[in-house]
Amino acid sequence: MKRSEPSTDALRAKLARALSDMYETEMPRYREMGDLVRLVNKTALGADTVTAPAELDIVQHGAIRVGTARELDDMRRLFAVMGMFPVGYYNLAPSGIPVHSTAFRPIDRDALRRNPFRVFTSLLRLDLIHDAELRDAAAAVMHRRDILTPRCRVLLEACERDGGLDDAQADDFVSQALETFRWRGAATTTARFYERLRAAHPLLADIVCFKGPHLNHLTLRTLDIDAAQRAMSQAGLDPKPTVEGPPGRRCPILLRQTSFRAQAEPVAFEGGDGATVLHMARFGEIEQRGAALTEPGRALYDRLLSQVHAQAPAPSGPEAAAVFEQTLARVFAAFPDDSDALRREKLAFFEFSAVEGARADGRSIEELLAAGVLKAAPIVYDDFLPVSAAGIFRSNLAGSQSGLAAQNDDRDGFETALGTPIIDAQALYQAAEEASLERALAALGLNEADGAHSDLPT
Ligand code: OOG
Ligand code: NI
Repeated sequence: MKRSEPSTDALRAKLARALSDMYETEMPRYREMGDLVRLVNKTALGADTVTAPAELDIVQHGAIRVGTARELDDMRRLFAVMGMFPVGYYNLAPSGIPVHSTAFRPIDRDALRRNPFRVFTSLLRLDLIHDAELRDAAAAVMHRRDILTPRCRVLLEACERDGGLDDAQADDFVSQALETFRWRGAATTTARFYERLRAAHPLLADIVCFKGPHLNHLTLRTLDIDAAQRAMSQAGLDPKPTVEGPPGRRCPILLRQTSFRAQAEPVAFEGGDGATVLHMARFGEIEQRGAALTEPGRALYDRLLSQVHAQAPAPSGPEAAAVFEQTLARVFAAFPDDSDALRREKLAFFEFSAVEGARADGRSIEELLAAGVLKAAPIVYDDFLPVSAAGIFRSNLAGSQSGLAAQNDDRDGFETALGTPIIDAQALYQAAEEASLERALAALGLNEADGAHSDLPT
């Protein structure tokens, strides 16, 4: 142990704050969105609340896109310093986006509670691009760059060797990491090459033509995403037409998110040409999270969502948005919206706790819940949704897009690039539920030998 060693949680909080400050400076619109969301949250909390809880102001997630296996491995090492590990595999190819992704995030419940900051990280799939010559040229450009500063590499090695960073190293590390995620209005290629990539797929240009994986958005938490969406519209912030994810419900599930559309930003090119090119990739996002769903719950969600998409086209303007939202609400009426039903039908994960001092006295779990001595609260979903992610990607990419060479996933290829297996999100929720129930039952004086597990809710 070093003399003064910040925890991985403290380091993560430090980077999240630094990124948020940097992004606010880089993008005044993001700051403006933050001001709106804080107002909406204040209203949602009730008029008599003077200040929103500090945790509402914590940036929830960010997103980056990398181009090569080596770059993904670099990101794995960098995020590990802050207690963030790759959870979940998302294949975006079926939605016409040539990437696959994971989210680097804390995995234990306490760490999530202290600071949930996650980074949605996408790896380019050059194999999905038709033009072989363009593929090789793109690979060659990325091969020449290093997305970490030399000092960052030294600190990563020190951290891996010594099992942590001391206070001074931690400050240094955060400022070096900022260099990786900073926006630079200068491309490392000619405008002509940029245009060729953009014509093949706009994401390709964003991933290949810059020095590194600039942050493409940060996401704030809102307590009322529908109100926030309206407020963004009224303020002229140009939000995407609909909120991604499930409709608003009494018992929120999974994740609802929306974003203001990417800003058109000038870029300088090698050789000084392309003065008129405007790059569109960076935006701001808000989210509202609900319960994590079990496998059957998720299957029901996916089934209902595809019904919605079959019945209502993806909206491009306000009229179609209204039709889409009505369809969403109508179809999702089939998803139980009652906490007890979600638990009894094993659709969502719950965290159990016992009322202090209470005893089981031979009662079953259902009886204990009914008597209120055992409590069940939904476990919040900490991950992402591929269809929603595709919707966010799509609304923030300018330009025409041709079809991809394939839609298949390539989890093995992703894990090989990553250098470690991806952690299964469902297993984390399941384990959290089981551990909480075991603790609660033990506190009530029950253990497995008493047969209390015969009516286990999962
Ligand atoms: C990532 C878009 C997906 C989310 O919250 O689902 C995403 C990107 O645009 O790189 O951030
Ligand atoms: Ni996002």
